[in-house]
Amino acid sequence: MSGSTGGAPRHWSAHVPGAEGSSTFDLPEPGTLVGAWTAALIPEPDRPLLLDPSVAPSVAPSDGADGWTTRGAFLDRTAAAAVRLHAAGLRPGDRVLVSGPSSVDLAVAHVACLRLGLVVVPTNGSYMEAELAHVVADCTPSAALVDHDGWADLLQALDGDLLVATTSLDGLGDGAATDGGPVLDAVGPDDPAIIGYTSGTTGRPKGAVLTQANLLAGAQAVRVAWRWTDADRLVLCLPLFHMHGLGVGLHGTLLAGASAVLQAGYDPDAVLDALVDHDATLFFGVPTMYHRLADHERVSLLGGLRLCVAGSAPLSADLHRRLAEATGAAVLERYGMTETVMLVSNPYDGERRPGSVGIPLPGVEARLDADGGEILVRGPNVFAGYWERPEATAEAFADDPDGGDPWFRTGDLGAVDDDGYLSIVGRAKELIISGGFNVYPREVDDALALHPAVAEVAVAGVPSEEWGEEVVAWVVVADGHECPDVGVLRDFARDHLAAYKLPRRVVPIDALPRNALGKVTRHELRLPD
Ligand code: MCA
Ligand code: AMP
Repeated sequence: MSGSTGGAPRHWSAHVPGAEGSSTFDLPEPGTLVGAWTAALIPEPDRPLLLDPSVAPSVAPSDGADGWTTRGAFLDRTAAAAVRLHAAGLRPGDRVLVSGPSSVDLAVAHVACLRLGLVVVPTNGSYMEAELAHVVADCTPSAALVDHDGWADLLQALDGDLLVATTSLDGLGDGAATDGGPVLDAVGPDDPAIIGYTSGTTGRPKGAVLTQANLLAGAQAVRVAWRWTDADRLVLCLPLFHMHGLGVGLHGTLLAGASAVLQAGYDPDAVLDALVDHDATLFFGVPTMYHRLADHERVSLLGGLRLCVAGSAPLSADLHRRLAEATGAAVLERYGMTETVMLVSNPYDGERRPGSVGIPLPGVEARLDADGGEILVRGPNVFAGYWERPEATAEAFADDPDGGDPWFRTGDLGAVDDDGYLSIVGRAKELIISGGFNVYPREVDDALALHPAVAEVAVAGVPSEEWGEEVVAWVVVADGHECPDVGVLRDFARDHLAAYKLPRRVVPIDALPRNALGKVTRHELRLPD
């Protein structure tokens, strides 16, 4: 790969063999996610759709009473849940916070909300009170459907008016509808469907508002590009509160009328068992998951799948090659964002290049900003804007030099080779990605700065074979104190931050590096030799 932009295109879109369309992209009618799902799931109602992780996974899917939820049962359950949500007073446009370990109940709750026109706010289950409080204050949900210990009380304390129930709707009441019941699947393509919290390029987490059409375009693009059909079966161990597991794994399964084995949490043995026990054809994971599979004695089982996809963080060329050697098949790496669902993917049929994220997906146009090489994108998958943040939304888009639709600034830096393959070569935004989870450094700085022994602190990501990047804290120690060790700082910050954001190393430093304006220059922070 040249890595230069010499003779390569600065503006390019998909040329996926066999894919419909490139920059123009027809979505299935009626242009909504819920409409497309319902159409895909109505035929052959007895076919298995989702396997619940709480049900013993040892029984074959043809048995009937085997733990699989069929297409018909899923449509019935989502309709019944939508009736209960409506009866509880929820109306289209209301926000509903949804979070839990993966389960069919969670999938039903999510889809029921969307069928009713509610706006789902998928929320990371490791959030602590302050992180949850930010989301609740920001998007003012009317209800929360959550399955984590202690969350019901916490949420109720944050907002006494919030309707709080589990994802199986325990606690919601089964009140009969007072006005004839809801009309399902009546939302339009431009209606909001999900608010996904992400730090974006700057600032505290903002809610990216994705419409029905955005989410449909995102799922349809990968369905087409990856040849996802109703014969496919996915082992889905990614959490269902981020775009990878939810917007790709679950939404794609429902759109393709395929099936998925849900797993609550990641266990390489359970993944490999499920591949065999359930005749799986697909596996999606973040690089940390592949890292833990690469040395497993049964890793070759991955080679029996039709397709393994990696994303959310860079898959190193070395890990790509090790997996290819061990399995005889090349993992397909792709690139996406909360604000855009999926953007760029290595080809299904063509060469899957280690170290590259491939070529734009159907419907996606991409170009590199002339100054600095930031990746700019547009297409039907790109979000509508940040929830109640007009300024942040305006900043996130760049005008088109030819007067066309504006381009979304990804905050990632790219290089395109002569064949149109994109590599992500850096980030213009302050972001650490650890194990596929995003960590916004300033949020961690703020929590650590509260420790009495810390005069000043800045965190940054350092390369890690397992996590991709690890959070490291550089600390200027307060007068009269010793530098707190990493365990002390982790315990101190645990009440404020989700565990994946906690530093894994602490480095004492005399002064933080700063530029002429006094801003900390994180890229100058160095580990001691
Ligand atoms: C868990 N820990 C972590 C992480 N995960 N620390 C740093 N980074 C992490 N990602 C902490 C735990 O809290 C625990 O801390 C300790 O590490 C050991 O946990 P362990 O059991 O090893 O971890 P795990 O439960 O096995 O989780 C690792 C994981 C998980 C399976 C890789 O992080 C994961 O599911 N990642 C996927 C994230 C994802 O879905 N991202 C998609 C974002 P302690 O001992 O202190 O309690 S969507 C996106 O990025 C875009 C759209 C895209 O392109 O996909
Ligand atoms: P999020 O804000 O959680 O949606 O994370 C999106 C970010 O993850 C992107 O802006 C990229 O920085 C990163 N990302 C996703 N996929 C890849 C990939 N395959 N390689 C490198 N970075 C990636």
